[in-house]
Amino acid sequence: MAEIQYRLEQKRRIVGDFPGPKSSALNERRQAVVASGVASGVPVYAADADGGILHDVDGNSFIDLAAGIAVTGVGASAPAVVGAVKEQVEHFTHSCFMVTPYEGYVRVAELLNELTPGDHEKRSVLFNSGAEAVENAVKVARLATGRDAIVAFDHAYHGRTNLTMGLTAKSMPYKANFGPFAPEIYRVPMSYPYREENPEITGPEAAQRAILAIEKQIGAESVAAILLEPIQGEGGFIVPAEGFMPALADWAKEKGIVFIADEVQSGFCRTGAWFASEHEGVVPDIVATAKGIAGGMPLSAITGRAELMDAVHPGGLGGTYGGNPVACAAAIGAIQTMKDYDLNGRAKQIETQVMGRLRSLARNVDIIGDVRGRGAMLAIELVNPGTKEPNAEATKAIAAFCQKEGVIILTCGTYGNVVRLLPPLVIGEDLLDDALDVLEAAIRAQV
Ligand code: PLZ
Repeated sequence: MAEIQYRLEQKRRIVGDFPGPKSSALNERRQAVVASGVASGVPVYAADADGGILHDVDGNSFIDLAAGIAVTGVGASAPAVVGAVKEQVEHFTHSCFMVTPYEGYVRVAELLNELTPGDHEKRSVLFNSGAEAVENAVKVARLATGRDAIVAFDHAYHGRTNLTMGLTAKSMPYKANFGPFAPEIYRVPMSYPYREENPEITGPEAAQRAILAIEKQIGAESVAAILLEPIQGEGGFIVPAEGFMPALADWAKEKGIVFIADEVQSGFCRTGAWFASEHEGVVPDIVATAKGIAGGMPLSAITGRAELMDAVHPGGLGGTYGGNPVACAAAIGAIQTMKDYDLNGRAKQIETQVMGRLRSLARNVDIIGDVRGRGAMLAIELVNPGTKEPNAEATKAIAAFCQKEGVIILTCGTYGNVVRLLPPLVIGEDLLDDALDVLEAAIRAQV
């Protein structure tokens, strides 16, 4: 495995006030011109980032446990990404693949077809955002099956466009007052081991519960697709019970339903595998990807069975910027980085390092209800002591404490009570340990 070289010193440092004067001044300018509907979790402005470190405009160095919401797994300025982007922009920034195609797009499709689960014949299409990928997966599934209904799950997150808002479970802040939403979306129960009424329920039994709901509410013959995040992201880093996803995928296959895995957050080494579906040997019919794919450049994709994807008439899929050449160059550089540095292996090391500490902390701290996750997609669910009641207040306080001490941390969850860890996969062990010291202090400060 190649040794990672960092450009910025990998050290946490907070100088003076938080947020500092330059961030505060920028924030004032922002408030005068940027719509308040866009909120930021950390009140400092970014200036530079590399490895596990992000510098703000006031000279503070934060440890980054967010990676821009699971995007910069390879780092925010990975040399192979930066080099590929520079090389590409010097030649052409855009031509539109629907006008004059270029090799980068084809290369990314080759890589996706090779890396996504299953050795069947595949085809890919490139887009810009995760939401756009999910929308297009639904378009393909509907066209290919001639059916309308789409099944989504409790706690699901799929995006902020009209269709993907409809597919997303949580109202506030994503959906509230933004309707009406698209029709023919049906929501069924997820497998959420920590919050099951019957803690004994197995993955296959939870799948059966969902299948029963589908059969009753819709009828299998009307269902175009089942859409599932193999590990739910925004909903709370929910890892379904073992056997849940395979049972659903098997049933979908039997009924001619397209099984779509939304790997937008869980893909590209994040969970210690190229795709989280692999942990359970599931081969989705269509995989939606984005985020980690291109080292921070906007790119997304759907990769699916050739017969499904090629059912679409020529010209039926596309978009001006989809598979932009600069974003494609970045993706090729990012995927090479994942291979060169064995980022799947590193994600597994991160899991071992973090879970060891979190599990022992959970034994001593009664506001930790659950610790869970895979690879470098890890979470702590916070509750009121002695209960399973969500503790959103402590969750917010922990994130705020961490920020002040120089650690960027995100929260998530239907109940707003989950602290999630999404470090860049290239973060060093010592830096991560330092961040975990801060997190531990933040949690202990709440009890
Ligand atoms: N599918 C599984 O996690 C994006 C959203 C943050 P876009 N998650 C972060 C926010 O508050 O907007 C996401 C995801 C899964 C789809 C998406 C949507 O991806 O690139 O944000 O459109």
